[in-house]
Amino acid sequence: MVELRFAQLVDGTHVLRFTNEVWNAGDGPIELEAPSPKKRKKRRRDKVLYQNLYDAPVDGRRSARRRVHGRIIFHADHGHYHFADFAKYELLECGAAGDCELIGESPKVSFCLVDSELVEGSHPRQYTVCELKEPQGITPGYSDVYAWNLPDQWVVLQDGPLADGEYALRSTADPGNLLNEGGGERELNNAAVVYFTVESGQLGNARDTP
Ligand SMILES: [Ca+2]
Ligand SMILES: [Ca+2]
Ligand SMILES: [Zn+2]
Repeated sequence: MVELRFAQLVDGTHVLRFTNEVWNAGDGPIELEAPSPKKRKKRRRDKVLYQNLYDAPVDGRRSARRRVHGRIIFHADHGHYHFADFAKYELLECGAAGDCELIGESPKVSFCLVDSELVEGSHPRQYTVCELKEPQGITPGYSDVYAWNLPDQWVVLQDGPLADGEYALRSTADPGNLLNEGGGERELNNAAVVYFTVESGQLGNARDTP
């Protein structure tokens, strides 16, 4: 999570923009599929969503399919389909003692799951499209990157520009634990924090420690 910058939306709202990256550091792909509804007319437009589990990182056999109580939505500004509720961003103000207090947060953030960047290993890229026809996902070793300049990649600064001080930005993937990551510790290691300073209204160096 990097590339912090202040910006103002066209309606004048002050926001903090940043790039967010979600890395699959596990053993299996995370995959979501929204099979096309049958031909008959559906009254509801909500898509039934499944998570597919495989027995290998690449080209494995599907070992399970579970219903996900989340949604696939069309993101008009991005022009493709997103898994809703994939991330959450929180802005905290930190005191001298290193104690931080929540001062702002994003609504739940939707994402298209794709293999954006290879972080580790050498698996082939499996997920590249954000359409309904094919599953979305992240292959082990890949990260899904949402750049700072995309719509909704921000936290709104409710009270306008941030006062000088110490702050922290926390990003959490799968905040509602809708996705099965293998249980235990794997479900709990989804948050990353970046600390930064504001001095004379300017953003200081972003860093991993307070
Ligand atoms: Ca989870
Ligand atoms: Ca995890
Ligand atoms: Zn998108």
